[in-house]
Amino acid sequence: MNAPTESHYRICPLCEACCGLNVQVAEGKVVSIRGAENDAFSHGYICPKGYALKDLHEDPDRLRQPMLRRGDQWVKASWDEAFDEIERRLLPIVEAHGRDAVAVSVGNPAAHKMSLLLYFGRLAKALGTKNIYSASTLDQMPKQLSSGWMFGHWLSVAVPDIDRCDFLLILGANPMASNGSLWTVTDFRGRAKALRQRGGQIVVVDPRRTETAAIADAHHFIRPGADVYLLAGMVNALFAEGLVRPGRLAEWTVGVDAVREATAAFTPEAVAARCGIAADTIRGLARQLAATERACVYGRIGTCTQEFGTLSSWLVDVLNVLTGHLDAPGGAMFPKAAAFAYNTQGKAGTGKGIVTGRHASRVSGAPEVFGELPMTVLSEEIETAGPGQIRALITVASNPVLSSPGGPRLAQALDTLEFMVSLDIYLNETSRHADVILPGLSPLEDAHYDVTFPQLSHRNHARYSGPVFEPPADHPPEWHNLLRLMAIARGLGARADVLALDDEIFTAEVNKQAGDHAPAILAAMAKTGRRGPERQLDLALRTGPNGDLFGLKPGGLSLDKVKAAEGGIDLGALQPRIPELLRTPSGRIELAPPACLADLGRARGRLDEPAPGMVIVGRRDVRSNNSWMHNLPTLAKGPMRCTALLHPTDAARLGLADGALARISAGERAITAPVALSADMMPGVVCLPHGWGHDLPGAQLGVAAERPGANLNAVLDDTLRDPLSGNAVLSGVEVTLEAVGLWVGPAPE
Ligand SMILES: Nc1nc2c(c(=O)[nH]1)N[C@H]1C(S)=C(S)[C@@H](COP(=O)(O)OP(=O)(O)OC[C@H]3O[C@@H](n4cnc5c(=O)[nH]c(N)nc54)[C@H](O)[C@@H]3O)O[C@H]1N2
Ligand SMILES: Nc1nc2c(c(=O)[nH]1)N[C@H]1C(S)=C(S)[C@@H](COP(=O)(O)OP(=O)(O)OC[C@H]3O[C@@H](n4cnc5c(=O)[nH]c(N)nc54)[C@H](O)[C@@H]3O)O[C@H]1N2
Ligand code: SF4
Ligand SMILES: [Mo]
Repeated sequence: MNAPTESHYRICPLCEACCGLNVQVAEGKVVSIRGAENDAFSHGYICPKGYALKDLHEDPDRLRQPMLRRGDQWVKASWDEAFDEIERRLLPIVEAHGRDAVAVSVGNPAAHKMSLLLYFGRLAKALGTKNIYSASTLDQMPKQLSSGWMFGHWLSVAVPDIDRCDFLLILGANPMASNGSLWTVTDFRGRAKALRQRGGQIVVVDPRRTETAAIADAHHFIRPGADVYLLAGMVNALFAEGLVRPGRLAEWTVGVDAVREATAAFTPEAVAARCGIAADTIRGLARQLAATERACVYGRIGTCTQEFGTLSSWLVDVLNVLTGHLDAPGGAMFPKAAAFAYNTQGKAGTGKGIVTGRHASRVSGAPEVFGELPMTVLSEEIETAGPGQIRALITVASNPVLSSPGGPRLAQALDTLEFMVSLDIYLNETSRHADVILPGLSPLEDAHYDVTFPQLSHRNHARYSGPVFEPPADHPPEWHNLLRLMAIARGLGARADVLALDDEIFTAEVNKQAGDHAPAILAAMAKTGRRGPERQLDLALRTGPNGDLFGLKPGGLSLDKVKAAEGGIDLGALQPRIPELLRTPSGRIELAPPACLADLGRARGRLDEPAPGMVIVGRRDVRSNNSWMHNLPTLAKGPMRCTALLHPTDAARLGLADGALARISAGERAITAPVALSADMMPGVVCLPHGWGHDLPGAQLGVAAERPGANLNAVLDDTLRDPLSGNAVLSGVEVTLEAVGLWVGPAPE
């Protein structure tokens, strides 16, 4: 007889699409994973990574116990031993060298785990260090900065309202592979198809004719890093042709004239050669945007990870505002998350806005942005002696040895640290440098509510999923581990009562935020018996825009109510939110942030820059996820995916044939990768995915090591940044290619 099968609803924590999954379990084992048809947001969609949660759960390399370094050896340790070691070694460093001597680095998976996201900031605060680093400065900081300047909050990022859109201009994003980013949208392919079936158009601007371009109506190659020129050219064309019509937003926008003046020199003719797009095409795009009632410009990582990342991110929204498409149905709209959204809190319509540069990095003077320093200064802050030098590091779901430019340099720097702790599920390229590794739970052992992504979703929704499996009795959730680190940082000791500390922090925060209402809120929350992330979530839901306000709004949301609705609750299509959403001091959209206008001068100065010989860009594959899913057999099998795509004309010129092994270098930095010829590449551009390079000694990733691939970030330059946001330049970096032999290994894709 077959064992009875239980069915569990689980939200996928792997990418920003946040699909609801149905996990079938028999005899304590996953037997299948499908898209959950009853999910109020994703309606059954799943990608190959969703299935791989089974592999991840069962991966023998996934750590299940703390690890302590003893000389050259790793030993398994108890949780008490691990935290005692941390206390013994971390505190003397703080005492001798001050709080900035301890740095923290938080990585991408933390954005997907409430356990980490809700406690990481609290740990950073308890440590009191200025040395806070994250994947944000390898990714989306430019968009957060431009949105913050324009709309008043770092997380007021507008997203395409795709289901009502009739013209979608996509720059530097490949949602067919990435499943969307700074834009939580499932089944992009289906929605794109529907858009086109109702007569709409999608146009993609990308140095590669991507999988997204393949399903679009038109595609234009762009010289990497040159989006600022295309976008400023479009703005210029709108003004020149009298197409500026902000509509309802005119009343709520300041700075239109300043934008006109600042872009006066960027005529389509002036920018065409620099971006590689004909002047007529630039004008045509501007006209189509202005003429389509429901239209939207969307720029993503390709527009951020470049020297003019903030300018490009800003100009995307400038175009949306000037054509009346911001905050309008079918355009770029602002989600209204049921919980944790700062842009639903406090006084509506005005606020303090954002500030940057409250401190600067010690060696390069890079300004603080959103409380962080650029990831690319981490190496030099460890290497450079003097007061404030980093001597200890805590990584939280962060693998910068692979994910940050200059990875090999960082690896060397990590070896000079006096102490390092990694909260990570693997002994991998970064955590191999640690002295203590504290493993997280399997995603199937953890409860889930997305804190961030409902703030970026194309529809509003509230969804929760409980653990599929009970976590092992002796394996604490990660918020416990972060609280324990906090206890150490605050001098309470490694054996402090973490739940009491959680109560203390929660009470203090409610008292601070809720004023006179605090005692009633604390009493109501005490009755729920909840602690940890779920207590914060319940409070956020109940006091959020859809909340039950502890009974004042009957029928409103609470965690009980969301939990009771398997598959979650749909909260409807996005609604216009301006002026209510704004948190700028002026209570207006700041269309012309002074720093952007000033930086536009820098772009103008580079208008005539000739194209270098070859530049490199990145790529994402649907069966991969940044640096850490190459150890999962279902994703790892198949053709070799870490290949250097090259246009045949470049290949011929460089003497590189299909299947050749190419040395890709920039100065002293070099890697080798197999070449695959592709007519989809823009001539002059080579394309290699990031997150590979699993051949470093000391890592324990059996499957990934069989097919290590090359680390793109070993060739990129960690001194290149967007000066405004501090974001790393990962795209358009000049490289040299030469043939060094034939690729021997699995056939390239
Ligand atoms: N050249 C180039 N570089 C890039 C990019 C690019 O496009 N090109 N993209 C950048 C972007 S957008 C990002 S977001 C970064 C990502 O870079 P990182 O922020 O470093 O994130 P990942 O590479 O995803 O590595 C995640 C780490 O978290 C661990 N982990 C996974 N799940 C858990 C968990 O539940 N708990 C804990 N504690 N640890 C866990 C993994 O083992 C791994 O060590 O890479 C950036 N780097
Ligand atoms: N399967 C899969 N999904 C993922 C991830 C993954 O690693 N694998 N990572 C997740 C993460 S952390 C993120 S941040 C998102 C990112 O999601 P997306 O932003 O959609 O990222 P990519 O798929 O890398 O697409 C970026 C595109 O920008 C193009 N590009 C490069 N340089 C330029 C330029 O200068 N200008 C223009 N216009 N285009 C340029 C590249 O050719 C590429 O096609 O994906 C997430 N989803
Ligand atoms: S698209 Fe794939 S990886 Fe992303 S949430 Fe959905 S199933 Fe998970
Ligand atoms: Mo990212």
